Amino acid sequence: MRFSFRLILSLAFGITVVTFLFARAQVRAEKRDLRNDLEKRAEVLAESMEETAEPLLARGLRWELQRVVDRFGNRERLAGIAVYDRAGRLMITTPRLDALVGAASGLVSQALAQGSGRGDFVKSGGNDLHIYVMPLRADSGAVVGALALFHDADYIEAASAGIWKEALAHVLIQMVLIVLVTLLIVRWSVRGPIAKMAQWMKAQRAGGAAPQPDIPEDLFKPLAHEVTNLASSLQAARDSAETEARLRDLGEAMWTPERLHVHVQGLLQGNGLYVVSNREPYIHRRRGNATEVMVPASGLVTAMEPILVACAGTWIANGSGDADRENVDAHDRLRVPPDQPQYALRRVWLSREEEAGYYLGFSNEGLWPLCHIAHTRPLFRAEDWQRYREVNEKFARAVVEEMAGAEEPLLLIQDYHFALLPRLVKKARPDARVSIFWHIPWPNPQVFGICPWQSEVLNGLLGADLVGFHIQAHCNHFLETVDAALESHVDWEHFAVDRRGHRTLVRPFPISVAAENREQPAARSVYVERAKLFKRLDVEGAYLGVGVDRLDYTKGIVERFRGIERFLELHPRYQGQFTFVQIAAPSRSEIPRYARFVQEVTEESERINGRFQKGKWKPIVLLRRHHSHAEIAEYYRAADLCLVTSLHDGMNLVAKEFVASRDDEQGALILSQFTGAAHELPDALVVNPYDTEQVAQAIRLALEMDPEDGRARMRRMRVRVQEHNVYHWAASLIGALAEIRVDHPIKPQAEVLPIRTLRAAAGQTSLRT
Ligand code: ADQ
Repeated sequence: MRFSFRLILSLAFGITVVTFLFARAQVRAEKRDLRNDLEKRAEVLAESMEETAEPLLARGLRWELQRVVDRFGNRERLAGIAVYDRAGRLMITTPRLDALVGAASGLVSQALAQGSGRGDFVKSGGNDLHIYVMPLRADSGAVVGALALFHDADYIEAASAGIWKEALAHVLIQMVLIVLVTLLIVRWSVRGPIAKMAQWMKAQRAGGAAPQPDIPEDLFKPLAHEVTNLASSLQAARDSAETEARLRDLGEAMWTPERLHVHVQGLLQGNGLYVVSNREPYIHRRRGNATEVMVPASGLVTAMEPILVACAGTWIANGSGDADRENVDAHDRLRVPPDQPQYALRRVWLSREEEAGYYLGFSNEGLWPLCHIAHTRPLFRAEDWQRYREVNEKFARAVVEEMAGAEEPLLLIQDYHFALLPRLVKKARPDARVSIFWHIPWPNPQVFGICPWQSEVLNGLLGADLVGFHIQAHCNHFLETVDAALESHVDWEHFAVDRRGHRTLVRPFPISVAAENREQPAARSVYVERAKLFKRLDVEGAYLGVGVDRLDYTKGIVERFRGIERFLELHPRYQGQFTFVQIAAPSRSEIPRYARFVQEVTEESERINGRFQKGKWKPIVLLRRHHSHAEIAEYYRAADLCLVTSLHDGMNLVAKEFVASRDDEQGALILSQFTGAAHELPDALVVNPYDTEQVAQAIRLALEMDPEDGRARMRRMRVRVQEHNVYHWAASLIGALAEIRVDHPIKPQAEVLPIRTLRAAAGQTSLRT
């Protein structure tokens, strides 16, 4: 049965039932009222005749009585009047009543016997009648006869029939309206939008770029939402297939999350995969009475998630959200992503003291400045080192616990927070393939040598089978440091360290961004987008520069501002024209050096603005807050140039994000020579950030570059970033790790083993259980 027919039928049935019930109630009420009315009328008429008829009857004046009866007998709806004597015999009637009087005999007897009026509705000869009988009395009060009034009651039934007819007519009119309205609603609100949506889906399927149709939000919202998701998944799959086909045609292959997924499944062959990082991929936070899940802006989550999804792995990280504890099971685990759980997140809890010593202290006041030669003196405190060791041991326990039951698991440890973890885990699980990726630079042996615990740090790292850095120079520095500090054999031919029968490979894996590859650049105008941003910032300007950084002294933000100041001094025609927007996320603000740095950056921007600012134009806009990826992308896409002037940086993802976002092949990248990214992007305008004149010159060059030259540079940089995206990074890292032959594969041991073994591995440290 067709949808509209079913809808009409259901509505018609409902309305008919309701109308019928209402009509029936109305008929009943009408009948009751009409009957009451007739009864009353009969009583009133009988009473008004009573006075005249009684003396005539008592005196036997039959002729006069007949005249009275005839006079009253022509009232409306009155069928006739009859008078009876005391014995109930008919004495007088109005004409043509003979056929009906018989119907009154019972009532006459009752009225005479009881001496009171009696009335009833009766059927006689197919007609409805109302008969009312009233006893007539002599002056003495004795009953001398009876008066009977016969009313025609047919009109009551006729009125009921009229009501039924009216109800039927209503039902018919409503039916017609229902059919019309239903057909219109179905056509406009259901069939029309569905047809539009089907058309749209068809266009999507055929690969067209049809805009989403205008459909009623309230009714079709969930459907439209799902279809939009489906369409974007389809588009993404098509894009990636197209890209892949195109690049295969060029003899290369683009890495996508799907390809990484398949690749990693093939490599792992069912072995468990584990990732350890300080920062967790999903943070539960309290917001009033509700809990929100936040995904930190991090390239690491983008890169690691497809791998963990591919092999249903486990991510072990510090539970840092204020609602994290309420969202784990008894083993401190939960399944993520929350919308579509596919892998496990194991949270490790740290006390305030542990966080202060391990994270803020040894990691960020010790190792961070030590590895970034940025002229901030590292601070090494024995108590921070102690906390750092304890936290590494705590994580090792969690990792070993999670690995229980897994054969030859693979472990990807992330960053300088876990230098001791590789050895701790390897000691407990020699069958595990252990890697650590060091996201920050590694300095030369002389610089690293000032760390009081350099041997312990190196010994911890060499527990890994694979140590990864962004670039070869960092690998070389690491090998030189090992050579200088430890009893070991550095194999320069294979970039490996052999120590106490264990081999550690040291390899570069330049990290990157996801880098979508769109053939067709999005239709948009840089000028319009730039004007929109200037308006939002309430600044009048023509040229836009952008910088995006955590507020960290290694990022060269102050040096960058000085370069801008010099540029405006040297080229005054850009005053009133060039504005630089610095997007700056607060970072590690509990550390005094960072708090001072925020002040320095703010003061420097105010000083330069104070010097040049004119009307609604200013040279520097400092936006000191965390921005979403989408907000940052708006600036990347509208800027004439992006300034990356780190004093030292492992890679620097901002440079690659800027390049990846410029599908219009416009915009210039000014890039510090001290970033890992500079090794991959020679088409950037590479500068020494300490050289203020050079930075100023690069800004002018970026703004005045021949457009064709600019496009060619951007095109080459984009090819590099797309081909070496973050999925390529993850695939290379895990591929290299999976290839390693484990020294002494043994069956995984029972859970009791780790604690004992870890204690031995930790040496002088006692493990807290
Ligand atoms: P970071 O020192 O954090 O990373 P970087 O590589 O530039 O530096 O990555 C910063 C990320 O944070 C970028 O994705 C950027 O978009 C984002 N970001 C910066 N400012 C922001 C803001 N105001 N709001 C929101 N997001 C902001 C470390 C090393 C690097 C190395 C990476 C990856 O120091 O050298 O490239 O790890 O290995």
